[in-house]
Amino acid sequence: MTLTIATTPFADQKPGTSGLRKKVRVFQQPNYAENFVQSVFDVLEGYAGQTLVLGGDGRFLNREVIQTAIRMAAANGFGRVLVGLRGILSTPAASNVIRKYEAFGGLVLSASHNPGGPDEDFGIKYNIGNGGPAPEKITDAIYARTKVIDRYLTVDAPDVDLDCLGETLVAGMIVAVIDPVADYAELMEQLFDFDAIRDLIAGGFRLSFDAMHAVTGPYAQEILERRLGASAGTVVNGTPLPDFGGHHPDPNTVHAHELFERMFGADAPDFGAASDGDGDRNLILGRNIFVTPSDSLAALAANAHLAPGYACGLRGIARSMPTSAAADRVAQALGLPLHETPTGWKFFGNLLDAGMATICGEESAGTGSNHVREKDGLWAILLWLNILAVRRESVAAIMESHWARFGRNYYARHDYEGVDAVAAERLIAELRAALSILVGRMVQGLTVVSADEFEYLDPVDGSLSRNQGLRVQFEGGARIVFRLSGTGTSGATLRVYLERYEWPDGILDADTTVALIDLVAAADDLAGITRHTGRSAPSVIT
Ligand code: VG1
Ligand code: CO
Repeated sequence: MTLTIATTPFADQKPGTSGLRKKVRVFQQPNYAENFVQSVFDVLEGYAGQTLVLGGDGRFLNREVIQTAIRMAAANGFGRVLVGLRGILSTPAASNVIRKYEAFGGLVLSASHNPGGPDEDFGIKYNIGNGGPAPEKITDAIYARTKVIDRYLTVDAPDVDLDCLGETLVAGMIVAVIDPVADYAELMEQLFDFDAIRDLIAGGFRLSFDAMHAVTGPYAQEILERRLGASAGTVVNGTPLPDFGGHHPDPNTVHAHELFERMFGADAPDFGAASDGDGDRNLILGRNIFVTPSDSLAALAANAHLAPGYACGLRGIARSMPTSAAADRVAQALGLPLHETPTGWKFFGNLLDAGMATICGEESAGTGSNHVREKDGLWAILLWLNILAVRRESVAAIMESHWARFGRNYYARHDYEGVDAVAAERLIAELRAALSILVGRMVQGLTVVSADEFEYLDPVDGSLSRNQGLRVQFEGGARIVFRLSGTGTSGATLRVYLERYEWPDGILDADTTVALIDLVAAADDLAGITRHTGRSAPSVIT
């Protein structure tokens, strides 16, 4: 029954920050997806007869790759595949299914916040048995395997009907099509006080959630509208589309501008939120206020005990290095350990497994906890709602009292997208070489107190990750970080992260752009951004 198909390696199957991401056209080359999936299976051991979870964000090519992966899983000896109805599983829901049903691992098909459609992006990520993205040891081995692979295994079997719940057999392997929402919604009910949130909403609290035609539509309709009683129409753009309606499903100021306009307009609702393509990111807005993801992490950590799932407090907080130090102030005040990891959710997995952290976050709109091993957009939104339901204050009032207690980290990320890759590498190489002579220098009136390249020694497994971003720290707590994106699919993206700290007795209500103006100029002085890239301004500011 098993077919062995001869194949040749592709040169470009290196998983980035979040798995393998390429243009759809690249994935459509004969054997491309097959080679990657087989390379994943080839580096794993001990999965005979075990369960594999499969699902994606519904983007173009999702169904085809799911059918391919089902046949290959059968040929490679998996005992069972759990696949979401219509091929849908949000990234956090997939993580939950892996954990709940003790699967061996899972394949999550998504390019997250990148656009979808025949000319846009697709992606495949392997998650391990804890529900989280495979650690670097495994992704490195997968990449090495893609370079030498010469055959893959499949079976000759018809497509599975993904549109009906139930079980079928594919070459002796069970394929169960499962409800993608039910297990996830049940988990959320365990963590949060749904009665309190229902009361809040019944009392006239208004909210708006933009699913951006991506995977969270069905999840948000079930949880916000059906279970929590929010009015019909609370969820906008709720139908997942293969091309996300032609938009970038990226919940930021640029791509979620309609939500911003609603939240800053006349008669704005009390709370606004959005999520990304695969449902792991979150955008949080109150009436006339945008909460930066770094601030949101800090506020959630400071208030998490108000939700039943975190009533006993936190074991620790973890944030990625470029994320602002707002969470550090909370950790310090609460006497909790604070862990600083490289960019990418895979680095949080060990800390969560070891019970060293309960809440984790990234500046890129990713927040999550030990309930799964991925960041989780709706989870963050529900935790905010739970806090609002208990405190009965506005989002703005909660943030103002937060800053008055902990101080404020003004923060912005400047992205230079589609930059020439060689020029971007040269910028980083030059700055890297100059780091050692920066200490003590004055740049735009700011004194450099340290400059280094971030590397991370995992405290749990002892693995070392190098080259994780260049950081320049100034007197008074200001900081600039430079790194290249690992998720882009064309050219290079330079990310510049700017941060300035203001003490609790300082100026807490300044405009972020004004607060960071010196740092923007300092970043160009330090790295020669315009000189290297030819750009005088970033493509996106978040
Ligand atoms: C970006 C973000 C990073 C995030 C990653 C995946 O990576 O900066 O924080 O973990 O995307 O997010 P990069 O290398 O482009 O900066 V997503 O929502 O996959 O899942
Ligand atoms: Co995502």
